Amino acid sequence: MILLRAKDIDFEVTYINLQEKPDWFLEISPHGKVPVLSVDGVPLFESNAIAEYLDEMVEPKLHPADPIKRARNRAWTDFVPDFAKGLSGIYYTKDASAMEEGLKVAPTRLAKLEEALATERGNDGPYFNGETLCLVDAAYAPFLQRFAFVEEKLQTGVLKDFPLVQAWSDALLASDTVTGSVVSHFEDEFVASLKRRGFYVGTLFEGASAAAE
Ligand SMILES: N[C@@H](CCC(=O)N[C@@H](CS)C(=O)NCC(=O)O)C(=O)O
Repeated sequence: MILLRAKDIDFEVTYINLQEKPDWFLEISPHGKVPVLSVDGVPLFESNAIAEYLDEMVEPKLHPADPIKRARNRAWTDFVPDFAKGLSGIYYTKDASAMEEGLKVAPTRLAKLEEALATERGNDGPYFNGETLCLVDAAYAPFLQRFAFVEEKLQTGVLKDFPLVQAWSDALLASDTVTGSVVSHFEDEFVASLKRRGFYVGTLFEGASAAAE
């Protein structure tokens, strides 16, 4: 969605309940996962594949022109699942002691990204490749956005040792392209799912709407 917005592409979005995936969705999503992009009736799946397709098809190109840089950008988007697991290992936890365990793992993932931002970029940001949002930014932003939201409650301070990641996250979350890519009631939905799944952090959001459940 971030890339669709960054490229100003007209699109229609259909949200589904991942707890009760409709049959039509299971027919077009081989792994039963979102996102799926339907292009003239042909479903594309996997975020990176979708992002690269959009980048090839619609100007402006956001992936670097230089093949080496492009491959290295792609390598950093391939790190997203590990990174996301590291961050969510803090808040997808049922109690404070599990969260402590998560807090031991997350810095190892954050350190790799901090190093990438320090050495790989060769620019002062604010985004991964400099002044223009790119595919690496789009891939990390949703996970940084969710973490920033729970961190307001958890106050773990885990990003303090990673100032470049913090600054990158701040820049991404200051971008309307990123923040506007989720539904307006995203926070309620997210809190409802944390509560429904019995995660400790969910208990810190007292007044959150139960209607989204
Ligand atoms: N590798 C996939 C992962 C997608 C993914 O994990 N999607 C999650 C939501 S963020 C999902 O659909 N989960 C539902 C499920 O696994 O049942 C991609 O990058 O598109």
